[in-house]
Amino acid sequence: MKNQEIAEIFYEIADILEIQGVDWKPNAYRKAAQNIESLSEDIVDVYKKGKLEDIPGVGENISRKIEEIIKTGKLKYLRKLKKQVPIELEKMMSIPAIGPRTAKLLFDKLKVKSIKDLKKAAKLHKIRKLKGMGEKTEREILEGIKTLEGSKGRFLLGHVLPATREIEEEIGRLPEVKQISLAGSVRRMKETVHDVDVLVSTDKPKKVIKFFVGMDDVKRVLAKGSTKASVKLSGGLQVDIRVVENDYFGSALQYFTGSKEHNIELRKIAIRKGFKLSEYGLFKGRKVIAGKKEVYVYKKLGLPFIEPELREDKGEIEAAASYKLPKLVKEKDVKGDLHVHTKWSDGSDRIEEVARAAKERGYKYLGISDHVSRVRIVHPLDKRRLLKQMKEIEKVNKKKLGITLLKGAEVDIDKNGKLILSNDVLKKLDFVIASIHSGFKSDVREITNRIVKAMENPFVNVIAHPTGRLMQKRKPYSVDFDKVFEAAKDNNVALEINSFPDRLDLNYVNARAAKEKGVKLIIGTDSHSKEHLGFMELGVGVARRGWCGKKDVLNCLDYGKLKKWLNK
Ligand code: DGT
Ligand code: CA
Ligand code: ZN
Repeated sequence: MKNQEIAEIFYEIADILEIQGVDWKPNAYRKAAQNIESLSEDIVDVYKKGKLEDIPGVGENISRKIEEIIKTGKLKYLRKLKKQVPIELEKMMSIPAIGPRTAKLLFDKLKVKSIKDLKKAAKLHKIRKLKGMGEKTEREILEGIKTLEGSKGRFLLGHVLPATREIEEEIGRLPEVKQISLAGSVRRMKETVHDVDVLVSTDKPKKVIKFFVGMDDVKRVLAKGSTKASVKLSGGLQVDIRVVENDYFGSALQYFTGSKEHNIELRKIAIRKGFKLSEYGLFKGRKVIAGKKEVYVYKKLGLPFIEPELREDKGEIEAAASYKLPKLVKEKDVKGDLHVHTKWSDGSDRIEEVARAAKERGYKYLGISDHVSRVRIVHPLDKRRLLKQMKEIEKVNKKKLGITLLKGAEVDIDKNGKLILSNDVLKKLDFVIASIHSGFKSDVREITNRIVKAMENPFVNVIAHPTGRLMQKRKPYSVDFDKVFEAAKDNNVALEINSFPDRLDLNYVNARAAKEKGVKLIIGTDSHSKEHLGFMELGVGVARRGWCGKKDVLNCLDYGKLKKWLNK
């Protein structure tokens, strides 16, 4: 998928132009990048159809640049800009305290070009002396570098899944391939992945390997043997393939799905039963007793099938042995999405467009929840515009699109735990999402109090992204979950599993704890364009890893029951 790659090039251009102090152009490039990134179609296909300029924000100039990237894999303009501003921009700006302007200041005054330079400057306390900076910024920069180093070499699941699925499909189309599956952390829906594992069964391993290393997106071949190979894609992601005989595809899939910890426990059970378990099969002496299918391996070990998302050695084997595994929620159980932004605040599509896309996904209802906020984002709603938006929602509902829209809002919680919209407006809405978008640095007690107080507002139904983390960027704020869970139950408020790729918040550990305490959950996508509705599978992945069933997830309810719950 070239979309992401091209979008990133334009983001980079935008940042460099901003550093150079160029007007409006940075925003134009950014808008184009955003739209390319959320395109549901492969941009190469759009190009072939001659329809690049149909993409919002893409005019003649940018379309010519896209063509150059598709044809040559490079962009001269970017290379020129990089020579003018020789800074490791992308990396530096992944640190929250650093935007384009700070990067420029650091470069101009301290010759900081890279993370390495940055670390040195911060450690020598040179940064705090710059105008507009201080000890606090310096500390934040050092913290940011630490987070960055900690996430080295790991990719966000949501960012790798599209390319990964494409590879699976492409290889799966080869007539020589008998079975194919993703394995490893991707199959377990782990929130970040180090590398992608693909397993194939075939009688023609050489052919499959040859095809694999020759795929379009492959930038470098790291290793190539007769039954396995590793490549690096243009975005830097490593993909490993293993080719096995069809007779032991099941045991190989079990083995390569992991986790390692789960496999170790499983092998112990095998040994206790006098068997031997490996990727080649489950053996009794020299006789294979299971291998073709994964489920047979578990069965012969006396266990029901264990879903990949549970295989983390977190009690799943014991639960399986006593037939107490939960029935996990599935994406198709989800009947609607309640966390969706539109053009009314910082989203990029109109209400009706998103509604149609949601209907297309098979949803019965869709909750519109644009920002009511005093910080951060581009044109948040205020009371007047929110009331206007509610009228438009009613209008779209009258069109009978086959999906019901709910009127909602995502309202900021202020530093005292109050919502920044008054109750007489809140009560007009079908539902209210409350979230913290400022004051992340408060201590546990303050944050917890803010959340609890917000939940005590009678009109609040959901707390969004409860820990505020942005993976690989911003640490979660500390929340006292015992208190939050109690308040959630007392006040009939749900906690969100936010599905946005860098959030996944609640994470799976907290989601499981919530479920065990009997707290209701909502899986929301936080969509800012209709394509983002597809992030639902990531949130469902978190819920599944958190042992949740459809009973735990409110947006698996049908419309009538959900509406009743929202009315408290
Ligand atoms: P990752 O790549 O770090 O995101 O996580 P995984 O789980 O995909 O790990 P990876 O790619 O190193 O290995 C894929 C699977 O292969 C792993 O989940 C279990 C299996 N595996 C790899 N090495 C070992 C091992 O030393 N012992 C056992 N039992 N299984 C292993
Ligand atoms: Ca892996
Ligand atoms: Zn949102």
